[in-house]
Amino acid sequence: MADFETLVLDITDGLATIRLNRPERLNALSDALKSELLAAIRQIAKPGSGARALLITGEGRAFCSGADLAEGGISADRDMGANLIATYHPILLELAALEMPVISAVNGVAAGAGMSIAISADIVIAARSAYFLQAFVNIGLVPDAGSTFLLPRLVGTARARAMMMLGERLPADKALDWGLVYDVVDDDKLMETAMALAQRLANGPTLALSGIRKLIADSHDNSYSEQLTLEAMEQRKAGRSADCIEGVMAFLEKRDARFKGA
Ligand code: LHQ
Repeated sequence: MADFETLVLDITDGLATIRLNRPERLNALSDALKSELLAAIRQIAKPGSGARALLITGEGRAFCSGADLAEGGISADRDMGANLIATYHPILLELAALEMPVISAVNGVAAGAGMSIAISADIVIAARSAYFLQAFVNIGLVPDAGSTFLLPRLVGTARARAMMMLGERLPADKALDWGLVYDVVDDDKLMETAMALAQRLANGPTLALSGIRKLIADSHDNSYSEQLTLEAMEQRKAGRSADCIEGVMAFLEKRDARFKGA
């Protein structure tokens, strides 16, 4: 496995774990971290990587504070749009294209593009002390890294707009109320809870889980009838999988299924 300096990647028992590892900068996305994050995602996506689920979290007291504001200097000449396209979009798109479930364990602040990464996961679990921050407006920027796509779909336009325009902290408990996260747990239980859930998904029927991911993502743009067709296509694939045969056999034999991810 490649060695990384700004994150830690582990793949064990089908579960890939990425820990963003610049705790002194609250895991701000430096150029090095962005390029290592992309490399890690590519490693996980490779056939034969052994990964069947991905858990993302942060080292230290933050999940991720977004773009590294100390890097690259400040000047009106900087083309932040080009920076987004070149370095952020591949990460977000390749993360979204992973054919396995993605879980984020939000251990502390998730701000700016860090919030985008957190909420792009299929299941978001947050520590009670964590919070979400659409930090962009506080520094005179518009939300990016997928925020304007993801957030209104998750919490509705009114709440998304207010979060984006006010740049206020959204505490984990309120994020749970709003449906932005799946669960909030005590800080000292976060990793145990998130790892157990992620491991359960890593042991699951990967083709079906990946199909669910695709179906939900595509449902935003599809008509009802297009979505019914897509369900039939995905079901054709899932229905022919060894995991489906195993799942039905296990049901009939009244035992737990042993899914292999194929
Ligand atoms: C940081 C950062 C940080 C560097 C904390 N950078 N050092 C992409 C690219 C292209 C175009 C533009 O858009 C984007 C996407 C984006 O993500 S834009 C949004 C960027 N992020 C922010 O604006 C958030 C900035 N950070 C904060 O507002 C605060 O640090 C939060 C609210 C996250 C946490 O506050 P505190 O808990 O009070 O911690 P702190 O502010 O004391 O931070 C601790 C250290 O981490 C501190 O360094 P120091 O040397 O004083 O200990 C901070 O400077 C550093 N740090 N975020 N994004």
